[in-house]
Amino acid sequence: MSDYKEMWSSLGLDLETHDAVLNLVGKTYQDVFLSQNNRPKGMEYFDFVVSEIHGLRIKELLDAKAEGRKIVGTFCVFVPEEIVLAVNAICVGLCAGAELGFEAAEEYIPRNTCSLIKSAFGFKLAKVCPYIEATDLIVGENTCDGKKKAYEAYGNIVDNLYIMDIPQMKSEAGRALLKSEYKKFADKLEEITGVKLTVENLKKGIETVNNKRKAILRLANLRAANPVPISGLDVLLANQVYFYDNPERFTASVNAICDELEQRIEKGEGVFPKDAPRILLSGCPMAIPNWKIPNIIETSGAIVVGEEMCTGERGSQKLTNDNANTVDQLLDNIVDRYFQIDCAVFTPNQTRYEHIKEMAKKYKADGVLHYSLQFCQPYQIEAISVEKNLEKEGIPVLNIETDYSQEDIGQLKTRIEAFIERLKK
Ligand code: BJ8
Repeated sequence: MSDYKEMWSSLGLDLETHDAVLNLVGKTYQDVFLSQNNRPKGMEYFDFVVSEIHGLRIKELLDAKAEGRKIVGTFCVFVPEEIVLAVNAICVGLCAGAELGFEAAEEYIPRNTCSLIKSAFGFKLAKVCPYIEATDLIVGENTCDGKKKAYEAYGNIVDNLYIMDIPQMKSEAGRALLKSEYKKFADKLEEITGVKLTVENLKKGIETVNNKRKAILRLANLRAANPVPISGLDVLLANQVYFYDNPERFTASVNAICDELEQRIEKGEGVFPKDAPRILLSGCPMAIPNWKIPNIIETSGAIVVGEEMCTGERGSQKLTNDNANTVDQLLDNIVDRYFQIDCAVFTPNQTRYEHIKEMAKKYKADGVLHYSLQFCQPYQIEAISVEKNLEKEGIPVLNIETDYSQEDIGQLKTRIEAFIERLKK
């Protein structure tokens, strides 16, 4: 990697702690990803992206800023990237998947807050995230109670926080709220970028994001094959990088992997034996470097064939219709697309159960592993009905509750291995 120390210093990072984080991610990546057999050649692109995750991509963002473009940081798939791209800004995901700076975070939020929220505070307070430091605007969304209240405190540690309200019900009033929030967000973006939304730039933004979604869904669909041509870990990684990378380059790289996988499928080649149990993951999002559960599954003889998560098909499943003649109609189309996201913060949330069942069938999953972060009430509560509903239909479910620590790996491995044994019967 080139020497980015000056760049990181200019962003105010704590170089010593930051070095330790990069070393840890590099070591974990080596152990988890590079030790896999028979990876598609196209994954070399993602190896490179991860090796440069705080280097080249940050340099690209800073170069874009120098040209006058704005960087918008997000924590949720409800933030419409189409609008961000339309005003020539860049969208980057800020969620982190590692336990860092939690002690400092607990001065602002209670100990019993989920790891995803805590890491947003931890990474800022420990000064180790160049993405946070590169942003011109950070969007906090009122989704779960944890995030909603935590953003009040987050406003004390960052000076560019923008709050977007999100409905809790899929009602007419809920849809109207989302439309008015997207309009307000568009106004804010126009104000900070000086670029007005037009039919042309909004259609272009929609096209770019749709292409990215089509590519990642194409990759997902190829996993219905038996044997599966790519590991769940590698696909999760692509889903995670989805939130950071240059969208056009990402789309081209994922499509190149798909071309390779189609050839593998034709030849009947896979990464796991044909009789390996197939597991669908469902639940909370997994941000980099949260690879704990899929790594346990795939080192225990089973394979992950799908992710019903925001770092997966919950986030990417629907396309935005670009068939409209005015900015307002296009905004309506964007609202229609996002309003279908079945996050557990919605009540009721019936379509999520249906989506899990549909995915289990499509990817021929032998069982579903439901993953909730500790202290995440929306997903923990839904986990109970997911389990009851699916078991009733003969789909075995394992409910796992965990956090970002590594201390429970032994215990999780025992439970996951027992589940895999059950799937073999
Ligand atoms: S659309 S899943 S990205 S809100 S894990 S912070 S829910 S207590 S992340 Fe999410 Fe948007 Fe929904 Fe997706 Fe709260 Fe749970 Fe923590 Fe969570």
